[in-house]
Amino acid sequence: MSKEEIKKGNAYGADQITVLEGLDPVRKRPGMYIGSTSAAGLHHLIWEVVDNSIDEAMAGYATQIDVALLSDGMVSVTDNGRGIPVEKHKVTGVSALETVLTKLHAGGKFGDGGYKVSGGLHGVGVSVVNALSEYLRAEIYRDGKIWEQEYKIGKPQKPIKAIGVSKATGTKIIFKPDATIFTELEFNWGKILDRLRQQSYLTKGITISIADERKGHRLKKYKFHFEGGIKSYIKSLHRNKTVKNETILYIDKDINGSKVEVALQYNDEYNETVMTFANNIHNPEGGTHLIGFKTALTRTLNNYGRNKNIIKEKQENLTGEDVREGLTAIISVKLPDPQFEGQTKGKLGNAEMKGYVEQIFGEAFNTFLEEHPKEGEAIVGKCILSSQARLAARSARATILRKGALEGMTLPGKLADCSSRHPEECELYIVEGDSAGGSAKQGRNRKFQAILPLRGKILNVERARLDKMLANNEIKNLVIAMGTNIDEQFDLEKLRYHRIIIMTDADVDGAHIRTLLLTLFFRHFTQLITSGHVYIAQPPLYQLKKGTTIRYAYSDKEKEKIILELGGGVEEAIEIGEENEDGENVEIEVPEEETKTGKKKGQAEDAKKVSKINIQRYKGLGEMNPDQLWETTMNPESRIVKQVTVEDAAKADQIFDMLMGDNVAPRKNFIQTHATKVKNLDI
Ligand code: 0RA
Repeated sequence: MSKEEIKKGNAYGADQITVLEGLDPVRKRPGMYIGSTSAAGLHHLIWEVVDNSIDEAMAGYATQIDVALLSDGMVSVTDNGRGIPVEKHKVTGVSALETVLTKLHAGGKFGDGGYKVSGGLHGVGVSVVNALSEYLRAEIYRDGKIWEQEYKIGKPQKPIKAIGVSKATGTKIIFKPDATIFTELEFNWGKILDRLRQQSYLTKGITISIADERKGHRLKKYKFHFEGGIKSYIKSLHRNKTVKNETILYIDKDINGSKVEVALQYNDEYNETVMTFANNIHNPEGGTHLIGFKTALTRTLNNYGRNKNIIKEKQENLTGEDVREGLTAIISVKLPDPQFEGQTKGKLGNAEMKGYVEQIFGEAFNTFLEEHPKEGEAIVGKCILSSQARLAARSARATILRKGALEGMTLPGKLADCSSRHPEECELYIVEGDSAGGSAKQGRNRKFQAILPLRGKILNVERARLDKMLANNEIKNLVIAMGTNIDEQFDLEKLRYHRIIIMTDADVDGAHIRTLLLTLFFRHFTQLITSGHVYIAQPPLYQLKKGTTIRYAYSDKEKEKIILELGGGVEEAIEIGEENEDGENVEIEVPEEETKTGKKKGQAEDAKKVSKINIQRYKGLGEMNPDQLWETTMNPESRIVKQVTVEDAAKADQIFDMLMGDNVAPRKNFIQTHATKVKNLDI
């Protein structure tokens, strides 16, 4: 059947029937449509509804989306777009709204063409949300009226009707997930914030607000608006880093009906953070857009370095690895017909995207380097250093691996040893970074606690390659400090500390270093783990301060609990624009009245007075002073340490992947299987 026939709605074929299938299959096999019926599937409902509104924004009609978790387990999503059409649908004979809400695959891909995020590509249609909701209400502002229709488990309760007049336009969907379908009904505020923040970055200029109005939760209101789009995203990723090029490269260009957007900046560290998106969907496995980007990046920097004689004639070309150290980049493409491939459908397959990104980004980057010669030199200079470090590590490895290389070595100078010589009472803290190492040295009990600071960045140079890790000075120090030697020469009897405690920052870099260490222990010091000698320190995530009271929270849940105990009120945060500082240090206003025990009668003005809970999110161990570090993380009386099992260590790589934030695999899997073949179903 041709698109025209579908548009006219005058042809009835097999395709049409599949296109307008009812919702029974969704309730029979929900997992097929939303990945799972656990927490991930539950949240999928919100993503689905919000994605539809984002489509409307991307099409240029909506500017604002408001999401609220309501007190009765409902969620509401409102946009100020055109409103879902309410007139009668030619094929189904009921309103377009009812068609969208009751027929599979009928949502999204109607209206004008172009690259729409959802419509069977990203999402599964709002009808799936309807099918899996014990209650859903649609409120449409359109044609000067307010229209309303209610549903239960996908079934309309009455025909659509006008319930008032309004000049506004837009769509409001309120739904309550069906408790008989979902095994988990509690929405995770942090997860929703993260997702909507990311969507805001990817949709330049949109305003998304989110409110938590649930019972038993503190009222929270967040607002996201990033004029700079992914450029603002880079800025926020780099807010605690030293950057190499002050000006962020940013390009946003259309090409043959597709769109390529790239933002890039280097920091002075060694990690590579390159995130790719197609139609706002994260592609953890990269794909053609990533290949095009990498090709252009390496070639452009080599050309520029040669032309400007920064890379000397006799020097080798920079490799891909060299040019990606310290790189943070976001590549976001929009295209009409995305194909996703790979094990988890996390990889973009459209071949044309390689050329598009290579061309557009390559040109833009070249112009950028020419126009910002100081930045250009700084970037190429850094890449040359990376290249030299790579060559040096290669020769160091040859030396270290020679038999006996670790023997007869004196204890490393960086080790602050403990005074006790009884291994069973001794602890070795492996600490990320010299500054946290300094705090740990001052805060520790020097009788039984030894501190070995590790320079994380040096570890990162080596990445996860074990052969290289062993050539690494920091690792060598660690092995010598532990005293056990390695592999065939390993001797547990010689272990100098019975507790080896890994203490890293609670961020991605920290997780990376922890992973590298766990991998090292797992491969070369397995016995250390099986005999229970390896631990992970758990520093608190937050400090909460009210007046002179200081409390620490080790999880978000605990944070919420403490705030309630301290009499916390509304949490409000606005993250706006490029100058967005830090959405995480939030001051909460607490009406003084609530917290005072004394009598407050007749003190009306005083009721307005507020005292504040200052919430500090610890981004790194270095933010704690020695006393705090001792009290929260090192004092055996009050600290939390997690003993590492072999399973933990074996899973280290996966844990790292998880921390990089992607558990949407099942969803993507679904999308590939169920993407509708019909691209232009018109209603
Ligand atoms: C198709 C056509 C038109 C609006 C929409 C879809 C629409 C869908 C959603 C879902 C959530 N919010 C939405 N907003 C709009 C309108 C076509 C026209 O007015 O000409």
